[in-house]
Amino acid sequence: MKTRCGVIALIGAPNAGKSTLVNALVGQKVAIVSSKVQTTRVRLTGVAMAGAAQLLMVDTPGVFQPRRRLDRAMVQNAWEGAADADVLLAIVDAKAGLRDEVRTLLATLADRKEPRWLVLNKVDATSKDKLLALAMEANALTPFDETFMVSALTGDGVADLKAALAAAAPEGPWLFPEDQLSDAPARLMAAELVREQLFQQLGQELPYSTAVHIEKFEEQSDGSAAVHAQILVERDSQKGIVVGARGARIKAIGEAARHGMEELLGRRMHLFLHVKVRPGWAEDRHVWRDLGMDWVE
Ligand SMILES: Nc1nc2c(ncn2[C@@H]2O[C@H](COP(=O)(O)OP(=O)(O)OP(=O)(O)O)[C@@H](O)[C@H]2O)c(=O)[nH]1
Ligand SMILES: [Mg+2]
Repeated sequence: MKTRCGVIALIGAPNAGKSTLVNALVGQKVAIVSSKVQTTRVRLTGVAMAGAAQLLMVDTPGVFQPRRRLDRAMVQNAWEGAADADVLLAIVDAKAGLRDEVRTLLATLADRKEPRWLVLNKVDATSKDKLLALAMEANALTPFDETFMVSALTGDGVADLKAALAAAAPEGPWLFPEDQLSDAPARLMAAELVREQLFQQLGQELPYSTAVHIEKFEEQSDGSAAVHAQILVERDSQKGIVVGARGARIKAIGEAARHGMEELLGRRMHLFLHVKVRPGWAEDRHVWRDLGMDWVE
């Protein structure tokens, strides 16, 4: 049996459903998801197996008009992830349609050398007529080699997309062990799962002022692991909100994140969360280094 291995990069506006689609293709949750924009901050590769093909699904941050330094890093990270992919999947939220930022993004793709496929996502929340019109409009902005219509949420169309990606993957050895789900070390996954809860459980603005730093990840003699994570916020008032009345919010965040870790890492976990006020953390090189992010000018 000749093995195949392809690098597939997902690129799209924030909230298009890139991370949800990576999880659907991998068949297990590897990337965090929320209903808020700009959930994904750094690239993560999910490993999807399709018969003789290994598909390395590169989940990237959404592409948008950056304002802060952190935004610039995210958008740069997204384009770096797209470079040299065997297939570039442009993920478009069919429910939201071709907003200006999506048009700009699609037009940018026209100049790229990688094979480009269009994926209209969220078909469960869109009408057929609208989908066909969208596909035509998008292909007019950038001619795509293929167009797919899927729902990452319900799985509709995902198997067809996966089969097509497997057929398009070049022959070559698998780059990851077959049972490995992603390139993210346990430490990063732990930080991401805490961040996912911050996005899911806090109000509209607050998640963007937060970051999660893993201070310690300790193996325990009973096979479990203890994680000490710092939640960085900008101001005292934000700390109060994250902690919540009598610590109720931080407790709920911790419980949900710990469950996620146990499921993903397949072992018992102990999670200790500390909220730390660190004004200007998003402009601090030392913090970026702690978070494992590459500084951008
Ligand atoms: N109805 C519907 N919702 C979806 C679908 N795919 C994703 N979503 C929802 O869209 C929201 C955003 O999903 P994400 O996977 O986090 O989107 P993303 O493109 O990774 O977003 P960023 O990381 O912020 O760029 C979540 O609330 C998902 O549940 C879909 O096929 N149908
Ligand atoms: Mg994402």
